[in-house]
Amino acid sequence: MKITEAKVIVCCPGRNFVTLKIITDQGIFGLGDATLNGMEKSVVAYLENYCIPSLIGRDPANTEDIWHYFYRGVYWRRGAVSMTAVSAIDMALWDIKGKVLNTPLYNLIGGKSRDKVLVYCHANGKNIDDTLDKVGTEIENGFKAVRIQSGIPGIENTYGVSKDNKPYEPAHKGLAHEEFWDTSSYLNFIPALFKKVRETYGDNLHLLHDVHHRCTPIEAARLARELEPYHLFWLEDPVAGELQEGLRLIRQHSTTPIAIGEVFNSIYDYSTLFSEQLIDYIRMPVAHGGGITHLLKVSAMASVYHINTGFHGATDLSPVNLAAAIHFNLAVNNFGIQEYMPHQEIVNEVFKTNYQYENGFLSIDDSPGIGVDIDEKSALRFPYTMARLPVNRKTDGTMFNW
Ligand code: KDG
Ligand code: MG
Repeated sequence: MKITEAKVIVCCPGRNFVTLKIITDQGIFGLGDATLNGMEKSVVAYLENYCIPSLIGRDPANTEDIWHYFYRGVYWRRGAVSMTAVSAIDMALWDIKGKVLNTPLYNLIGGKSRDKVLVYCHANGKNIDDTLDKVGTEIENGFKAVRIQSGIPGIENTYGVSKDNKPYEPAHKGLAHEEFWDTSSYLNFIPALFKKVRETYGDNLHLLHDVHHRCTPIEAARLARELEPYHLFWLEDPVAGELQEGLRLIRQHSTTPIAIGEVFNSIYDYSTLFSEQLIDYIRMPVAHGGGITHLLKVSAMASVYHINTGFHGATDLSPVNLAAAIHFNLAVNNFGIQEYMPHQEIVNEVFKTNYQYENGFLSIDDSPGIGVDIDEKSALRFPYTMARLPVNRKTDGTMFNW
């Protein structure tokens, strides 16, 4: 079997998605998610100008060799743009492999370790009362785990928290918005929020919180320690991960579990964090973390250090990524939890999905490969719209230096 064609489909049903479609001489095709929020066109250019010409004529069965060709064969390796492209290629090839062998992806990577995947949803409120209401709604929707974010008194715009109840979308149309951030207002507020949530909803709900790398290590250590009485499932991205040693400080001061790495893209971003057991969950999604081929290695290494998966699953990753993540999560032994925000209804006009949410869990049917399809004609109805993630400054105007 040979790859004869590959194309990049860009569409914007409510938000931008980039999808790689790899087609073979036997008519079987595979899909990969190549969406990188706010940087979509850079991935498109890398795929079209560099990767696709080198894919034509290759045997799609050779997932390992093709992964290394695009990772190690590239002199200027790694980085979010190129790793998103590598991940999309890898996902599409595993999709083809499953279709050729007529079996779902999870069967190719170990079979089922579980029948369904525990997920967490988002409760984003304008203030404490609004946030508490949103948590209550998600409990009614059956969720067993909720990520809680809230507007902060003294901060005009809180990242990812909509002021007008719109669906989660941190990117804004056009150029990047400039927002202001004040860490001391944030640190004073968050423990009080979690105290209220526990008082209102008790101890059984799993609670998660995302710091979006806005603390220094010592600030994060204070937060993790002050949140200890509320037994978080995890505290996410407490610091920027580039300085892996920074996580030591948090560990020395707190037993709050730590998740990190939605902006990471290779195993080398994790090496110190794993070997010193400085974190508890890995966050790289299939679409940015090197695809199935690389994440199998990352999660295997993580399991040696008692670290579990907890993949990024925001709505700025496409249904192809979510389906691939469900297959992966069904198979690996050290699955922890999967982030799940339902896509807007309009997304289903382009993507035909094969997964179902029920009572706090996601499951997937047994269609071969990843099992998601794209309606290319429908995708044409939703052209790309420029949108960027916001930029943060301190209240005195200094660029935020995390
Ligand atoms: O594109 C950025 C979002 O995906 C990110 O803000 C979401 O932090 C996020 C999360 O944990 O879902
Ligand atoms: Mg996050």
